[in-house]
Amino acid sequence: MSPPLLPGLLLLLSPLLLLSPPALTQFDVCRSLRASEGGAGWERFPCQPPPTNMKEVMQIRVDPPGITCGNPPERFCTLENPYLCSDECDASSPDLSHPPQLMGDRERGGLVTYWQTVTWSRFPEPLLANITLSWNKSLEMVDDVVVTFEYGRPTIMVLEKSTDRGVSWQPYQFYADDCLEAFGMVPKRVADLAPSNITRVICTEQYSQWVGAKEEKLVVFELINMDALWTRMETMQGLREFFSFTNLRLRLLRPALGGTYVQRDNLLKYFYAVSNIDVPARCVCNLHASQCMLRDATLQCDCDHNTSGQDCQRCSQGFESRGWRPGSYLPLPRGTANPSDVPETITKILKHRTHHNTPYALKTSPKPYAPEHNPQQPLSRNLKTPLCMNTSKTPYANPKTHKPLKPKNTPTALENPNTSQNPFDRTPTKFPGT
Ligand SMILES: [Ca+2]
Repeated sequence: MSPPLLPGLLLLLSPLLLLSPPALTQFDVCRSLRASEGGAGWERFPCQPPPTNMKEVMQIRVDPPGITCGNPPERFCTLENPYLCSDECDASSPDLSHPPQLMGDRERGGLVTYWQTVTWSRFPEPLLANITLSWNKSLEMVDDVVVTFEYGRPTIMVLEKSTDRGVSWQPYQFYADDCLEAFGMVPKRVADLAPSNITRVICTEQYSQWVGAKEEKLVVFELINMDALWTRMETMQGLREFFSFTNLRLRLLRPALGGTYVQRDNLLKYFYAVSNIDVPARCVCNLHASQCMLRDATLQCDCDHNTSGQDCQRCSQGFESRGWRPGSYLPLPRGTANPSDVPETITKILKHRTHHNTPYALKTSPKPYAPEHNPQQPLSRNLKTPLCMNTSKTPYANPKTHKPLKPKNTPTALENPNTSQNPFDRTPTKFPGT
């Protein structure tokens, strides 16, 4: 089951849902206007959207089919009082149903709402349940993921993640009241990890032991101080990947027992119930967007720096010449924007064309815009910045002789106003020999 995404055609994810770390505020704008000798111009900065609680826009699915309680209606007991079993789950009643979307809702007026599974009536067959959270977008964790369990935390559970929209999955963290018994792993805490080991997948016993259902409800995927990590994202291999995901999955493998063993004569007190899942994260926009929007029910970076795509992962059309690169947090404190752009030489030509309305001045007066330009050769051979084109298909040389083709009667888009609106939209088919 998937809950509807938040209404609204265009939802700007609210930065107010989480406080943005003050240390990162310099990454909140992509550009600012700056006066210089040549007039006003844009100064560009690396930028990223503010952190948001992604529970507001997650799609929730639970498995296997029939795992949600209430169809047919079922009585259940609690670990706190296993002999008072008057509570009922009934999927057909709004007041007694516990559908999956209650893990991501906004609770109001102190009313706790939660998803609940069937009870462990099939013991000793394990009671297994998966909760899959999907965003259809690359996200980056910025703070702890916190899952709230009513009626006790699972005694065995795995948090997994996918970076390819659910095609493949990797474990993120193992949780058990006995890590050696459940997973054959020595228990560890995130706080015990050295900074160089921060991407290690561990098993923790911190969130699985029985202390009373009401006393402790939270299971946490802890991040260490992320503020100190941002600049290391670029230098420490695998760090950025570790915090990126498109989906998360909770595999619930054994419910709370309220003791050391399962009481076969009262299986109605064993089940899972989750009231909330907080996922503080931001959209991955490769440092080319300061906002992330919900468009057509899909998260989308609002790309700047002449980039486009859901993650700003490519140059916009016409700006491919210098190739695409992500922005960088380095050097401190402002980082580097690495915008997609056109070569400076052509930028000057464009400026000239705009200002003087002599679009084809190059033919008659190549200086000073291309000082080394030989009018007998196509302009592009003089560009010093490598073009983001497949060089094996370069139209300017005969692939057999590697000699330049004669430019005569082979007008380029730059030379001929009728071939294209965009001087950089050079289609190889316009040139012979390709
Ligand atoms: Ca809830």
